Amino acid sequence: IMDPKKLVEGSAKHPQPGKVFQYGTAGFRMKANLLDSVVYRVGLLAALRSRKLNGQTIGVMITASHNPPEDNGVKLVDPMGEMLEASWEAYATLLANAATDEALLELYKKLSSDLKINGEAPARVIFARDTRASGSRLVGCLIDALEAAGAEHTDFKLLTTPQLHYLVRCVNTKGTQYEYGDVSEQGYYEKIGAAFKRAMKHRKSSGAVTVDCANGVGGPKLKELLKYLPTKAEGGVDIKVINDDVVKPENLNVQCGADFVKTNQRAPPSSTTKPLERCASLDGDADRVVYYFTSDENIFRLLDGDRIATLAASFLGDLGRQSGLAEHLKIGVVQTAYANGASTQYVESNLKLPVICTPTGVKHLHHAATRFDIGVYFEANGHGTVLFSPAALKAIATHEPQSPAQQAALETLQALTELINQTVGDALSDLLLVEVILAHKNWGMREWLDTYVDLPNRLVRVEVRDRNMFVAVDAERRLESPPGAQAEIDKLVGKYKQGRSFARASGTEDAVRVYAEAATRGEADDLAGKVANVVR
Ligand code: NG1
Ligand code: ZN
Repeated sequence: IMDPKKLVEGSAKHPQPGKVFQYGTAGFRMKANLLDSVVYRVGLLAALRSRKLNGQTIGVMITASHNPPEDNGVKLVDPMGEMLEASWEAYATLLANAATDEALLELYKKLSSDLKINGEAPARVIFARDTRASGSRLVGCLIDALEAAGAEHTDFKLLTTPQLHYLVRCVNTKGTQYEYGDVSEQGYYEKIGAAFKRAMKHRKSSGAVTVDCANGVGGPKLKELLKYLPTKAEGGVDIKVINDDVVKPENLNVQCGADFVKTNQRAPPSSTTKPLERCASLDGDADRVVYYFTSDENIFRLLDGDRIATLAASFLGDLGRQSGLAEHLKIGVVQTAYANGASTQYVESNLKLPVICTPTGVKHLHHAATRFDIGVYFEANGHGTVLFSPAALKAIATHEPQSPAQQAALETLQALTELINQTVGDALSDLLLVEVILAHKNWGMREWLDTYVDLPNRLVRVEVRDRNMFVAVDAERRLESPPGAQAEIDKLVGKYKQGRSFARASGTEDAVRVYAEAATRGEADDLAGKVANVVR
């Protein structure tokens, strides 16, 4: 049970700095020196949430992902390894903003009674952090809260964000028919390693990839995972790890990593790979991955989340047909408005699969993906995964193959259900998924890139006086407010061949983002500039 005296004392140790905080798409995220009180209060909420769910284990991840080393952040993980239920984000915000220690205690009690939480129910929380220097101090704030709230807690130390999501699901499914894996970091490697080996059994070739780990937690974790994977000689993939310096946390995400590559449309300056060599970059907490290479003509080519989604959807479609399960496995792709229009067109026209567009934020994509038997979802920035419905899992597990070819496809499909992290986008798991697919298709980067041609596009960040003036509807593709803005954007878009553009308020930064694409580079830039002027 919660100890009121301890709660107030603990809060006094980590006072609210007089700022207004908001639990957003990435949890709370900011300069690390502002976070102590926030983490303390998130700890309290984790205990409340666990009690509300009768002692199911809740996860707390301390990370600021791709953001600079001096930032940090905190977010909650729900029992099945999903993001925190949306309605609870508001409680997180309320707690973070309680002005005084006493006000915090009163709010805790009020939430507890409003939400009909049994204060005597057990509370269980597990947590982990990325490699940031501020992480261990913030863990201290978190533990103070969990002690005050009377929650059982386990520190899993340094982990990638998806590893913590995995563990949360494992704890809560242990001993049930939905058991997800062993509740340990090693269990994660064993599960993925075994699945990868099975998925590679019927491959045509195998390749090599250089992985930039953003100098973050993904570096040591990928190196650990390699111990569980077959070597190149054993038919595995030759994975070379670079930018894995976590001894100097000030290097995290600096001039490297998935966000650097995606934003700057270039390889990390430290990269020494040769033309056509396969490269991938993870972000700081290893939940995003993008691929890239330099072409023969020395042009940088990015294969981002849209490309991974189309590759995965195409391969899963093949396996569905080859295994004789096609009619039981309705595959769909979920994207945001930032997906390149050519990728959407490719999925609908070439793969003949449905596409759903949702607002930005992984929770929206994840939710929509559950509407399919196999739901492939990726944000363009490289965060995503593939979800298998319970019915799909059952069909895949119980299907009787009618031929050796069906059997082979089925085995690969079964392996993928284990390889792909079902809780959240996972760069390590996604990386291996891509490698499996390229090995099966016997493709290099060129073949992958040549599946379709991206439309030239431009993303512009516009500083505005008040971003809350910009209210978007229709999966953020249209502005409802300010009045008249959308009509102006429509008029501009109409003047460009294959033109598409939208403006929306960022959920993570104080700005409006404008996206535009068109038939040529010049037109995309021009359209983006004009739409930016509409919102400016
Ligand atoms: P905002 O700031 O709401 O555009 C950004 C990314 C999202 C997602 C979130 C959460 C773009 C255009 N937006 O959202 O894709 O990753 O951060 O981290 O990249
Ligand atoms: Zn991340």
